[in-house]
Amino acid sequence: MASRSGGEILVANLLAQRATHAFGVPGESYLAVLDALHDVRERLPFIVCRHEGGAAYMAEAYGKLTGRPGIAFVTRGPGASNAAVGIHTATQDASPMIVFVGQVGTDMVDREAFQEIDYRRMYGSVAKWAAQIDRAERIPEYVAHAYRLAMSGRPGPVVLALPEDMLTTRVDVADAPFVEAIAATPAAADVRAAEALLRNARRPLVLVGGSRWTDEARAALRAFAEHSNLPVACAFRHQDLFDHRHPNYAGDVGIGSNPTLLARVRDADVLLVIGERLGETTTSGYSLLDVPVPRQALIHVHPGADELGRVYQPALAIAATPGAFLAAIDAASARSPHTPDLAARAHDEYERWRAPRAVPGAVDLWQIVRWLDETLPDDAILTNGAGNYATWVHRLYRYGGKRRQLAPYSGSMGYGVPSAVAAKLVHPQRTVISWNGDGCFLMNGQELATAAQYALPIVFVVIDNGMYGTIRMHQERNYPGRVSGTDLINPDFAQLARAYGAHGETVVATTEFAPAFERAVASQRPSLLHVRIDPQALTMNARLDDLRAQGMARTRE
Ligand SMILES: Cc1ncc(C[n+]2csc(CCOP(=O)(O)OP(=O)(O)O)c2C)c(N)n1
Ligand SMILES: [Mg+2]
Repeated sequence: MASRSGGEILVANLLAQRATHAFGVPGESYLAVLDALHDVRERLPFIVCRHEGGAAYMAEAYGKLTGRPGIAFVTRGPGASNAAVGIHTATQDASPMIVFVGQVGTDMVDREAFQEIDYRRMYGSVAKWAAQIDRAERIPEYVAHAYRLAMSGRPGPVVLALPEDMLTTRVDVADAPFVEAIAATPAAADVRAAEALLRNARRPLVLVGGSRWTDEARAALRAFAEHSNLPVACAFRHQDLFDHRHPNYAGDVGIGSNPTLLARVRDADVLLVIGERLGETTTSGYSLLDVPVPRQALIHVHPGADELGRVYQPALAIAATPGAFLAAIDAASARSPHTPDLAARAHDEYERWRAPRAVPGAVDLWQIVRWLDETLPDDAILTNGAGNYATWVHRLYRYGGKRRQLAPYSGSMGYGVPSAVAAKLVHPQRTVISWNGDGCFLMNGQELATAAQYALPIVFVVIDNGMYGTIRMHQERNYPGRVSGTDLINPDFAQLARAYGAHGETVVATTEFAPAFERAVASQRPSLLHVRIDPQALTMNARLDDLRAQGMARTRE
């Protein structure tokens, strides 16, 4: 075998793992990798980004969408620091990702050479694994291990540092084989026990979330719901696991959720939780279930054994992937003792929660999102970041079936733009809509340039209320009338989009949205709709002035 450089070996091993895209910002620290990528640019394109935060978010979104690690390349200290937001998101969202970071040569390591950081310490507590490849002949071993680790158990990000001299060293070594996630299957006795608990339940509820879901697992969930007649709720920002149009769909359990559904979780006698780790957002700040022993008989199914019993001691702890568990329990269940009424009531409550209400101002997001829901294709991908503007799609848009949701469980702003870029690259034929707040958009809006560079016809929507509205909402509740650090003076977003070479339009009335959206799609270019809403429409339930009045009343008490 002819000897190869570390850079060439690394790229060959990414191809052996069937990587299809690498996202990054270049640095002189890993020129040897960029050079090796030149030879395979058709098979493994390097998507050049404008900020490592954008690149890392793209890799995270790729992992969320495909179940295989998204790959990001960033340079030493500054690049690694900029990438942090995507690494943290991959951890909280349990998304498989591998971030390769340039590192100073082994000849000058530990002198605090130019941009040097020890990434093992920097990312030791955030990433699932942070390591450094010191010898080129060990690249295949590290890459294969990183892939398996990123995907297995509870998935997460791996950070691998690449000393510059290691990447140029030439050695003879064979590539590692293609690896898959470790399967985790339930014990037959546990499945029977779960089945018995559900059979004897009076108020059962299924709650799904987390990662490691496949199309087959989603189909198995649907079949199980139909055979068992159980209502199914989706956890915060994992709404695409179950079709919202299905008569068993009960709604989402997260922030701004239907109070009747939260009561349903609280009052359940048996709660079957599949894949979701039961984090703060899904449990209304750890209030829906008692810590450490819930009143509900909790059947907790999670692919990562470490997550079972972490906060809640379950009646049954089952370390299994969602698909393996669902296949097993569906096969084990005989006829359901439950009638469809239970699920039908839950679905009815969900439908009522979506029913339109009056909204202040000329732009009615209720109507706009319901129109999008009716109009978008069945396989559309909708992305968003964090902010009150996201509650509109969470509550009104019907995810599931083939529709996908890319949204940060970590509650991190700036996700909507880069995740949409990754989605359109992975699925060029599918409609991709990026839903952003004015604050959120400008956190990674520079990746509009990436969408333009790769001619990706994504529709970016910016919901502009002239503020960091979510924080303003908390201010009005807790410190009414004392606006501090939340007002925004914004650019003309439509003009900004046009400067990037995108199609840009401004929407100031409800009726303008649909034709503007259709022109945006027809442009076949990246496009941006700047939707200016009334600042009074601060939440879906209350006007800004009402929140302030309530805050005043509460703080007077
Ligand atoms: C990276 C990051 N920084 C800060 C926050 C805190 N935060 C949560 S929502 C929010 C405001 C979002 O503003 P915008 O996108 O305009 O949405 P709006 O709430 O106004 O609808 C802020 C600052 C966060 N979640 N993530
Ligand atoms: Mg805003």
